[in-house]
Amino acid sequence: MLVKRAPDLTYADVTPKSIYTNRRSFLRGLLATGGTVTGWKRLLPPLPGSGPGSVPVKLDGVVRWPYSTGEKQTSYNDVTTYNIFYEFGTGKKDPSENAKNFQTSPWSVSVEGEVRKPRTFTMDEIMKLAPLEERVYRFRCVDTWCMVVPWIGYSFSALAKLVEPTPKARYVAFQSYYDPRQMPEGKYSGMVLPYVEGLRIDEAMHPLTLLCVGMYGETLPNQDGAPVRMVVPWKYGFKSIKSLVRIRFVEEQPPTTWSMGNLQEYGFYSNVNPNVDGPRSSQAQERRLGEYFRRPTLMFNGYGDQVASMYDGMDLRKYF
Ligand SMILES: Nc1nc2c(c(=O)[nH]1)N[C@H]1C(S)=C(S)[C@@H](COP(=O)(O)O)O[C@H]1N2
Ligand SMILES: [Mo]
Repeated sequence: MLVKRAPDLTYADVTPKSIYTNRRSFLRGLLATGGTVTGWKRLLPPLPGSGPGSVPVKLDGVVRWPYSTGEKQTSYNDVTTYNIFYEFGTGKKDPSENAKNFQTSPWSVSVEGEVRKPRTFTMDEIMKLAPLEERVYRFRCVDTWCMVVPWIGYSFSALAKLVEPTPKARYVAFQSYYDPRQMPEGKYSGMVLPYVEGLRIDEAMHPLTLLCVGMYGETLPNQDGAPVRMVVPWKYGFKSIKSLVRIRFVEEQPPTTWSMGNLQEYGFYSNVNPNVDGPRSSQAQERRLGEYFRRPTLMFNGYGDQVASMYDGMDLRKYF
């Protein structure tokens, strides 16, 4: 395992070398034989004896973000074995078991739509785009559990500024990776996949909105959304899309997975709000993983001082 300072880290370093090189040479072969570049992921055959997927490695040179919560952090074990990642199954234990072989290298994220400089970022570029910060955020699932996690990343706005959104960009649409061969459980999830999410442009550009590449000092484990995900701490967990591959700046409010099909009770905004019940239960209380007693849910998950002004004059019962 290689440990380097973040600025020197290439994403190949965080993936077992044999896989990275095999995959690379396979791709090169594909291109050499005249295969079309577009849609190459669909052309990949099942990987023989699918080797180990990416395993978290230590991230060096991470700076401490000064505004982290000082609350007790949830154990790494809880955060990595109690997950929601429907592409890998609907049970809370499923993602940690079924995502073990998830191949996350090579990886890239395309950024397009209402931007002056559309561009595809390789994972290497994403790792180096801005200083990596450790930010300890409260994180709240809509199913009334919550946790405190030392995420690693930087404000999404750092990436967004590079592509120069046009004045027409009023929303940002996000899309997860989806490969039914790597994620066979996905088709039994009842979800329309690939998983999609969205934010209003001011929410996306808010400094708290994190483009996240790690946690607990390391790169992201597969079940938590490797290699790159969003973390939006004042919204319910489902807004924090995992394993991100596509970002589109758009004019109209984009569709979101949890409001499609028979899931229409989930709103676009999904701000943590103890006064608005969730589709399955009241959201007035929450339980931290590893704790027994429930706590009262805080408006905007306790981030009201930072974010409430974005919703001035909006009826949050209507725009829930
Ligand atoms: N692609 C994708 N992203 C996703 C989900 C998912 O099923 N697929 N689940 C969401 C939900 S409901 C929650 S609560 C968080 C869970 O993140 P965690 O497993 O790291 O705690 O991921 C969100 N992002
Ligand atoms: Mo969730």
